[in-house]
Order: sequence, then structure tokens, then C-alpha cells
Amino acid sequence: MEKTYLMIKPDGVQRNVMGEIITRFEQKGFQLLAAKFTVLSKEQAEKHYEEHKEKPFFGELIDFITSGPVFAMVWEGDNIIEISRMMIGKTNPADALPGTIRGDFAAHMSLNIIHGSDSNESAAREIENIFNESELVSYEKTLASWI
Ligand code: RTP
Ligand code: MG
Repeated sequence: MEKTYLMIKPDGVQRNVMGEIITRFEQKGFQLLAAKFTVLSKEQAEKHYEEHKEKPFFGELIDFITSGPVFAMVWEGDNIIEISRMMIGKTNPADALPGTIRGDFAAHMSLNIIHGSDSNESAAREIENIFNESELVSYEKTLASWI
């Protein structure tokens, strides 16, 4: 089963859409393994976005992602990396289709609500940056079988 790191960014927290976003991933059938409401340190932010460290917008990206609390989560499901990025929508909200999280809630490139890992390697690095192995909960939804 594939894992991904999803993180509601400071703008998503402040826009009061955390519950709505979590609902979408729950209803899609994915399983939450870990969650943490926290302010990223500069070191965590730089590690999270290390693939962008040579980009001109890197400084602004780090300032933004550390500017307030984020909701960091680990989710699991078949093909979750590709599917969750489809649910999130394109990076630039001008290209993000209605029905996607960015298409529905975002209007600016830098304020695009949520991050989703783009590969298995990124997911492993991003998860390890925020969570200890022991914080990932493994469980079966056995109690839902009678509903
Ligand atoms: P994210 O990593 O945040 O989930 O977003 P993404 O995969 O859709 O996009 P990525 O290329 O990884 O870019 C990371 C974040 O950097 C900002 N960005 N600004 N000014 C620019 O040209 C530019 N390009 C990217 C965006 O906020 C993007 O989410
Ligand atoms: Mg990215």
C-alpha cells in the first residue's frame, strides 16, 4: 500500500477548510495514518522543499510555509500519490480545475492551500522529516463492517 505526505498549508488552516479537505480524502477511501498540527521549523521547511533550493522563489516559500501552523498528515491507499495530486489540482490555481482542492479554494500560486508528495521518494523524505516511525498508526476498519 502506498503512503503520501499531505500538508494543509498556513493559508488552508486560516481559510477554515481543514475539515472539508480531510473529508475529501476520507470519502475517497484513503486511510489516515498520522496527523500533527504544528509550526514547521526553518530546518524542516528547507528539508521539505529541498528540491526547490536553487529556485528564485525559495526564500518566499520558506517564509510562507513557516508563517503559521500547518496540518501535516500521512495517508495510505492504492495509488494515493497520483490520485491525491489529481484531487489537489494543478500548482497554479489558474490551471486548477473546479472540483479539485486548489480549483475550489485557491486563487494564488503561493497560497495554494495544500501540499501533496510527488513521488514515493519524496513521500518517504517528507514523512520522515515530520514524523517518527512510531507515530504512524497501522489499523483495520473492522468496526465499520456492520454498517
Ligand atoms: P507543493 O510541492 O507545495 O505541493 O506544490 P506542487 O508540487 O504543486 O508544486 P512545486 O513545483 O513542488 O512547487 C512548490 C510550491 O512552490 C510555489 N511555486 N512558486 N513562483 C513560481 O513560479 C512558483 N512555482 C512554484 C508554489 O506555491 C508551489 O506550491
Ligand atoms: Mg511539489
